[in-house]
Amino acid sequence: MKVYLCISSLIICWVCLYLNFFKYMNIISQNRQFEQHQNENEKQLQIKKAFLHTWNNYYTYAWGKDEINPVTGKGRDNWGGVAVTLIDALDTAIIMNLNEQVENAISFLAQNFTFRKDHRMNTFEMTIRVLGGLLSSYDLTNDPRLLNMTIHVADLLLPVFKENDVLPEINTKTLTSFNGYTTLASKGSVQFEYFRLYHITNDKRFLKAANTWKIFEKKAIEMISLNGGYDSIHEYLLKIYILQNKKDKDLKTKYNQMIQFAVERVVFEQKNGKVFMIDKNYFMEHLACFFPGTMILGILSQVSEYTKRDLKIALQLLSTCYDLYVTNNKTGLAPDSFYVKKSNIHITNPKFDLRPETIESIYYAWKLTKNQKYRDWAWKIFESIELHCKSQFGYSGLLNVHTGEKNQDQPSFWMAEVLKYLYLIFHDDIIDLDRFVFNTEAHPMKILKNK
Ligand code: DMJ
Repeated sequence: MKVYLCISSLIICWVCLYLNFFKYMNIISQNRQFEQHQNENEKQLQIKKAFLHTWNNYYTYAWGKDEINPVTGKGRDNWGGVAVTLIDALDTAIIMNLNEQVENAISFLAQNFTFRKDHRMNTFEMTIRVLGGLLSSYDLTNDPRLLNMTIHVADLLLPVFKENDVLPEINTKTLTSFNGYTTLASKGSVQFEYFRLYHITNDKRFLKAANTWKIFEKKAIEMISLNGGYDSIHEYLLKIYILQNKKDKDLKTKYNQMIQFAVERVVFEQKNGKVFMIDKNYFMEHLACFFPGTMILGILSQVSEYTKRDLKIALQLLSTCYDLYVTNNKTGLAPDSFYVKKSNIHITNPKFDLRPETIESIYYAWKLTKNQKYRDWAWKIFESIELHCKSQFGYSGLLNVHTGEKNQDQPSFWMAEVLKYLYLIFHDDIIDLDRFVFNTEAHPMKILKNK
């Protein structure tokens, strides 16, 4: 009798779990906050297949870990053990309509996961990847479990926001924040998520954190470089303006000032007509290739005051970024950094880290121009990645774009950014740029509505 009771209660539990799973899956598809898309074409399916190859291996071998080694299949907690790969990738899975994977991931996180880790977390990375990933997934689904987690992480990070500063690290268990050297981009690119969270919750503590943006606004206009360390602070001058539904008119002027400075100080035309984005040492990183996309978003959202000039420069810069992929190396993938001398580029770092910036800019160029060339460029880059980076347990970066030798890293922005932008390039209307704006880690968030 006892055994019988035990077996029947197990069956009942299992059925309940099963029904709950489907209940949530239905909720996810019914509450979808973005356009439904039908029949995917061959290219979209191939991009999705790359996503599933990555996701499924991570699920099987490293579920809940920060990253998976794409060559050995071993999981590692190199970001403090917050499942950064999973959270960063979640909204891409949502956009791809992978409802089963999405429900699995959300219930796993909601039931088993804690962000209160005894580890010094990087404020910037935790914000753009983890807080941004959860918040965007909430904005796309309206799933309350995601909002709970988002608020929890946002709360944990609050001690880094000081009256006149943003501190670069925090121990999310002891809630002690730490000072130390960090970049301008790191301090000035952590407010976007707090603005959005304030719109949702009306919690003044989040607004206070978001308002630390004011300390950095002036620096966001000045133009020293578009490379890492400076990049996203410039991007956010525009995106914070858009996110707030263009309430702060001053930001429009400031954005145009920033573009003007970029054109005068950083954009540099070679004798052969090629245009680069270099710092005072003629040095440029792949990271700078986000900038053509930002300029084009400035046009798309009617913030740019010199559309003709901005479009011309943006497309020239994008063409330089694309050329880095297709010229001078056998893999068709771009090196991470170089300097320019007498119209030639001299590579200083030949690695390819599966970075998203060029694909991101191609996404905006496609959106604005609908010129097939940009889809062709995106596809060519995707094919090169398939050919040279696909590994047994995911996708690896390259140690050298000339030799094609792989490294053992698969950064979380591979699923969060590269595959998302690629998918959206081939799927026109899923994310409406009048309703959403992407954070610097490619997480779309809802633009504040008019009252
Ligand atoms: C991403 O984490 C973000 O795009 C960030 O803004 C800068 N760089 C990496 C990808 O290269």
